[in-house]
Amino acid sequence: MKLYHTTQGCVFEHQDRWYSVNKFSWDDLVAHDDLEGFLCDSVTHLAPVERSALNLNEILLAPIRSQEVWAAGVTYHRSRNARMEESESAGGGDFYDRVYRAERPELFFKATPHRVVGPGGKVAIRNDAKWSVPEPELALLINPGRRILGYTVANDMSSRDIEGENPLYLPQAKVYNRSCALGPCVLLSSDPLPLSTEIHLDILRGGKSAFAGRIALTELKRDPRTLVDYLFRNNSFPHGCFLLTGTGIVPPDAFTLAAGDEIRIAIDEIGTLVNWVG
Ligand code: DO4
Ligand code: MG
Repeated sequence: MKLYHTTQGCVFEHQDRWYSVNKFSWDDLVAHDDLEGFLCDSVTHLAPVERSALNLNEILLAPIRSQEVWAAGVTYHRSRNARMEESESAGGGDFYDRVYRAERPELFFKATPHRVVGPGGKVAIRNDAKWSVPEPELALLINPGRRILGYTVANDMSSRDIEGENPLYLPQAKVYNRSCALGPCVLLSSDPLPLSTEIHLDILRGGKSAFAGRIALTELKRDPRTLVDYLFRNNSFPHGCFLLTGTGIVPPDAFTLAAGDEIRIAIDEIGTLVNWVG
């Protein structure tokens, strides 16, 4: 089952049929303990909507309203290596190796809803950054009771030169206007995604491929459930939250994003999140 946040309210797709649930806000739905079960049951008294009547490309919003966005870092070997290299001259390299091996994960605050863009929106590169990349990540949607309700696609935009200069600059490298993209929908499921699930990144410049990469969840070192447990330690989320699970795809060092680039991030079963840099 896939849940969409649109300008016309919340819409879900179940067994090839589409339903509108606009009497509930996005926040009402995220508060549910068993959202998938609730929506499944509601199908008996909802009339399906014609797919052709929903112009999804025009009406899709980011699947967020009042949720905070957090992120895990250095959860893939590729991210550990890239970060050790970029911060070597600043003496920061060892920290990334230590956090990759440690029991406690790296978790950081990523975005408030107003910094998040949805499908088709423009993500930003900082004016004071010289080396910017998208980070394609699987994101978890978690309810206030710390249950994983489902999964979406995320882009954790990052300024690698700022983070590499000093790891203490991480919040500036990561948190700025339009630094995060989410969408196109939330795949509602209380089951973990299969480890064979792949994340794909394609960056197009002038319509041509500028970089492409992929990674499977088998390479994710941390169990999503454990990441959630750490995030909720002495922390509450009255409207639930998103947790990005880290990147395993890092473009070569010579690559930096430019205005006009198209970023396509696809995760099997969920869909493709498309954004432009601007
Ligand atoms: O340690 C810095 C951030 C790491 C990160 O965002 C990632 O690994 O995805
Ligand atoms: Mg990241």
